[in-house]
Amino acid sequence: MDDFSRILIVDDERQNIKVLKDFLRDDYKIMAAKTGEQALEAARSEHPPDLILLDIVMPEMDGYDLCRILKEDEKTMHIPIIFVTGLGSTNDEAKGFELGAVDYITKPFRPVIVKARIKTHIQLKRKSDLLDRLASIDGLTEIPNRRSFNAVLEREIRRAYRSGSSISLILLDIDLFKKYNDYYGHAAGDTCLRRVAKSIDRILNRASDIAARYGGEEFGVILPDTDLEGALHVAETIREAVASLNIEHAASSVADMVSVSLGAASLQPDVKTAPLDLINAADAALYQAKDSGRNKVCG
Ligand code: GH3
Ligand code: MG
Ligand code: MG
Ligand code: MG
Repeated sequence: MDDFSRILIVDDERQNIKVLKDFLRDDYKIMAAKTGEQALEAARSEHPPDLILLDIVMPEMDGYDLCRILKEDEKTMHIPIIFVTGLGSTNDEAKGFELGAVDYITKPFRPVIVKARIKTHIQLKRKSDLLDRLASIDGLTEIPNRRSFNAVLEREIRRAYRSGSSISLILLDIDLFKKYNDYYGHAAGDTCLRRVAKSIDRILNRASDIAARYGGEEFGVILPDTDLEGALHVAETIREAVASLNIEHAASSVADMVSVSLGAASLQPDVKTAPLDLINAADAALYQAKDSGRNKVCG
C-alpha cells in the first residue's frame, strides 16, 4: 500500500483542527469535519478514513453520540476512533472506551506522543484490513470467496424479505475444465480461471451485484432486486462474455473455446426461501444446462 492512510479530524473549532493537521499532514492524508453530520458523511463516503480523531464537546451532535452512531453502522464500525478532548475525568475517559474508542487523549497533549499513538493504531488497522481481505477474497481470482458469498447471500435474502423485492442467484461452472487442465496444464488452468472471473466481474454493473468464486471452477453471482427474467439476461451476457474471451480449448467437445454453463434461480419475496433452497434451485438449473449439452443458460 503506497498511498497515505487517511485520518479524519472532527472538531468544532477550526484552530484545533489546524493544530492537529499541522503535525500530521506530512505522514497522513488529512480530512476534516466541523460537525457530526459532516463527519458521518466523510466516514460513509467511498473513501472512508482509516482513523478518526474525535472531539467530544461540540454543539448539536457531540463526540460520544457520533462515536455511538459510527459503531452501530456496519459500514463504519471498523474505523478506529481516538478521542482528543479537554474532558479529563475518569468517567469521561471510561465512557469513551465503553463506546468503542481505541484510545483517549486529553488536551493539552504532546504532539510526539499523539503521533506515536496514532501510528500504532494505523498499523493495527492496516493489519486488520489485511486479515479481512485474506478472509474474504479468493487468492487466485481476487474476487470474493465462498465465505463472503454465503454472508452476502444471507444478508441480501433478509433484505429482500424486508423490502419485498426479488433476488436472484446464478451459479456457473466452466465446461470440461478437467480436460483443459489435462491438456494445457494447471498453470494455464489458473490463468483461465482468473480471466473468467474478471469477465464475470466486468459484466455486473450494479454496486449491489456480487460475483464470487464458489468452488474450484464454479462461480456464484448474487443479483439483488432482480427477477428471474433479469437474471437469465445477465446469465446469457456472462455466457457470451466468456465465449468472447476466445480462450482456446482444443480438448473440449462443446466448442473449441472455453465455455460456461449457467443456472439461474429467483426468490419471490412472498415465499419464504432459505439461502440453501435458492442455491439448490440454481444448482439444479446448472445441472440441467450441463445435461442438455453445456455452454447454456437454464433457469
Ligand atoms: P463439467 O463440464 O461437467 O463441469 O466438467 P469439468 O471437467 O469442468 O468438471 P469436474 O468437476 O470433473 O472438474 C473440475 C476441474 O476443475 C477439476 C479441477 O482440477 C479443476 N480445478 C478446480 N480448481 C482449480 C484451480 O484452482 N486451478 C486449476 N487450474 N484447476 C482447478
Ligand atoms: Mg469542541
Ligand atoms: Mg464443477
Ligand atoms: Mg466444470
